[in-house]
Amino acid sequence: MTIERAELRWVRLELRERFESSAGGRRERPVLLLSLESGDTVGWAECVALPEPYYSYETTETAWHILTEHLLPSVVGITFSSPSDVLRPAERIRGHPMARATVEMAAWDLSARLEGRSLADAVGGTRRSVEAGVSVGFQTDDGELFEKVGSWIEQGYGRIKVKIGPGRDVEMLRRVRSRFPDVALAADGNGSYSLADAARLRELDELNLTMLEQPLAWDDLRDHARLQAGIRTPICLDESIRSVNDLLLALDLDACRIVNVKPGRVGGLANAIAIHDVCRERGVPAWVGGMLESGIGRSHNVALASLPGFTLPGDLSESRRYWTRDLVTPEFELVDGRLAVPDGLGIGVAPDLERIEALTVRKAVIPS
Ligand code: OSB
Ligand code: MG
Repeated sequence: MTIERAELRWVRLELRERFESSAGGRRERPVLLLSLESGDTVGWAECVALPEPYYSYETTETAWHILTEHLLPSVVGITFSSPSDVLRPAERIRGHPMARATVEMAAWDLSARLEGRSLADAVGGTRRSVEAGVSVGFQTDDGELFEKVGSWIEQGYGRIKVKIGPGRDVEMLRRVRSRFPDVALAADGNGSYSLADAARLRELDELNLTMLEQPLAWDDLRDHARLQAGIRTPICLDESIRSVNDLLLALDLDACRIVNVKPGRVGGLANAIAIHDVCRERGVPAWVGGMLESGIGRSHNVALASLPGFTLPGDLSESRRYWTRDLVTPEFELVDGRLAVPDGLGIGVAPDLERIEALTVRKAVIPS
């Protein structure tokens, strides 16, 4: 497969409602869309970097820069035998996993299409549908929170994850738990606590949470291990796991007992699959996280989530939980608490080119 041409677009999207967490708040959710062409075949992917460097150091702007100035010029014009080789010419570029993942994931879609199969099949997926969970941002009051959680449970989501942070945690979750005693409930701190909060976080043990996601800093495995030693609630790491090596270290330290896998955060699908494989071998529950993706990023996440080691519901919600209208057809829809894994060619959903064009505010073509 030869990548002959690349198009990168900055697409302005707006969420249906503001989404707020300890990693920042937003209504605007610009995404970068990449298409890679080989003959008449086009592979698509979405860059999940956010506008501000609060979840990770990457931003929409840094990803634009790295993609247009470094990554794309080094891979366009080159012939590859497999999508896991596509980043080889870019090996000397350090970091920037979300920018790298964009290229790698578009190459996966392209390669699956050229091979005449679905992306889910290409990554080794074994399920036809995946369990959906939902992630709930901070709400203005309990009434609003209860209403949303109640409606999502009714819609069939199999796990509700509530964003928490210092001052908006134990009491709030206690109220959610007493209102919804049986729901699979998780909490995500997005790195907003320190080990000094251990006593407070230990109070969560009484609430029977499925997991406590990334309570401590993104670069602090040692303190996560200390925290885990003192609480019963399983810690799930998100921001801290950027590679297989991070995972192996985290498991050796017992810094987490569950893993959130996001292909953007770990530099692409090949690394995400490798992390999945280690989790599966070691019996560590894993699930596919989300970054408020459009249908293009979601299609990659859903394909990934069809692997057998993803044993917990992902942050994979239907299109209308995020968007008034998605960028793909058909949109992702919840059926019996699950999203169908597209079985058409590649990502299996069609980018809505007209709508994408209308929302594009910046475009780069390589070679120009
Ligand atoms: O920490 O998992 C997170 C969204 C943006 C950045 C980080 C996170 C999130 C979410 C939303 O929790 C997950 C989704 O896409 O539904
Ligand atoms: Mg998280």
